[in-house]
Amino acid sequence: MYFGSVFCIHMGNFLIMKFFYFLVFAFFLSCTKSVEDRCFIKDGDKYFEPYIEQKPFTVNQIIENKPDYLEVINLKKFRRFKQDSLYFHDSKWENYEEIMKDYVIFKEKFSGQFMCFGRQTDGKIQYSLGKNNLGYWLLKIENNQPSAYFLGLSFSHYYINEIQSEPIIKDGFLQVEGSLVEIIKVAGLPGYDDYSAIGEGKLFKLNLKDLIKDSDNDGYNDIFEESFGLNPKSKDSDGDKINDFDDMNPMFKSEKNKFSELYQKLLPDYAAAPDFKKMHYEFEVFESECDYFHQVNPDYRILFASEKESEQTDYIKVTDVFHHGISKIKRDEKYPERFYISKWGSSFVNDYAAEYKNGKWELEMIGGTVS
Ligand SMILES: [Ca+2]
Ligand SMILES: [Ca+2]
Ligand SMILES: [Ca+2]
Repeated sequence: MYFGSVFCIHMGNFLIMKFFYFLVFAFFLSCTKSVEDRCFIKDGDKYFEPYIEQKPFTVNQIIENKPDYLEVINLKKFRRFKQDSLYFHDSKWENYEEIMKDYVIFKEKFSGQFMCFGRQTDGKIQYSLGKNNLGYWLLKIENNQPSAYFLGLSFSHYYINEIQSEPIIKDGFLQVEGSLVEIIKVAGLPGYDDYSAIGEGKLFKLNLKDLIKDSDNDGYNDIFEESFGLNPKSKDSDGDKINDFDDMNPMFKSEKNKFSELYQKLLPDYAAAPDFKKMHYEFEVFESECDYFHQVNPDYRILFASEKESEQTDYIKVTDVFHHGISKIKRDEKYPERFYISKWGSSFVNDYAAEYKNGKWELEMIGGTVS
């Protein structure tokens, strides 16, 4: 980097060096981005960064980057990926109701937040695997109490079989059969990804101790908190006196102001509004640096990730968890209370003109695209 070379070439004297450190520090401060930079679009900026397609990992890359707590074992006999992934699409579909009967208790206890499979009863404890928009979970019901533990295995790389031939909990380990996969983008159908197995017949083995570890005892396992950037050592990551488990916006303090209200107004709506307070594992994840966006006070749980890949968690870097987005704000050059902002979902982009009148936002849709 630039500073590095300046130091190496010209520094011989400690005092000068100190002075230079001061200069660099001052320069750095003046470079630090302001709320203005983080939330408002300057001329020539794009509303959304263009999507850059990443090259899928090879089997070796997945293994090299796998979490330390995971062991991957090759199986001699295994269920084929194709057979398993088509399970609910072939003739078995007729037995769907029958199969789902065993999962009624999980659906009830977890308020329908997971797609469940691989059920197992171990004495008085009931286990199931669960999948939601964030990834794979181990679900447990003990003494009528539900708990869920995030596996931290991205579905960009890991596929867990719907049908497990062996008990999933054995000798203090979670052991599940599956494959290493890569995502195939379906041309012309954004958001409709398909998977292809690049390494079949794997046993994914995780020590239950590592998996259920919840250092701050706030209800979310450490793996979940680390995967999404919450603080695994604090019950209250953002210090707003609401524990992570009950906080609808656990990463940032909510604050009511003009622009946080604009972002709040643009949050995606849900057609059905279940009791989101009870849905501790259902999150919408947004990519944004904007302080005002961070300050929203949502009806359902949300998480934020940095727009800069270098500042994202390893999990977010490889997993597509962004299903909605809201852009930065563009000011109108002539009217100071008029702004422009866009939001996107899996199949649309809507552009709005927003006007702040008598303490309220009025939004008008001025364009957009549907795909
Ligand atoms: Ca925790
Ligand atoms: Ca925490
Ligand atoms: Ca909090």
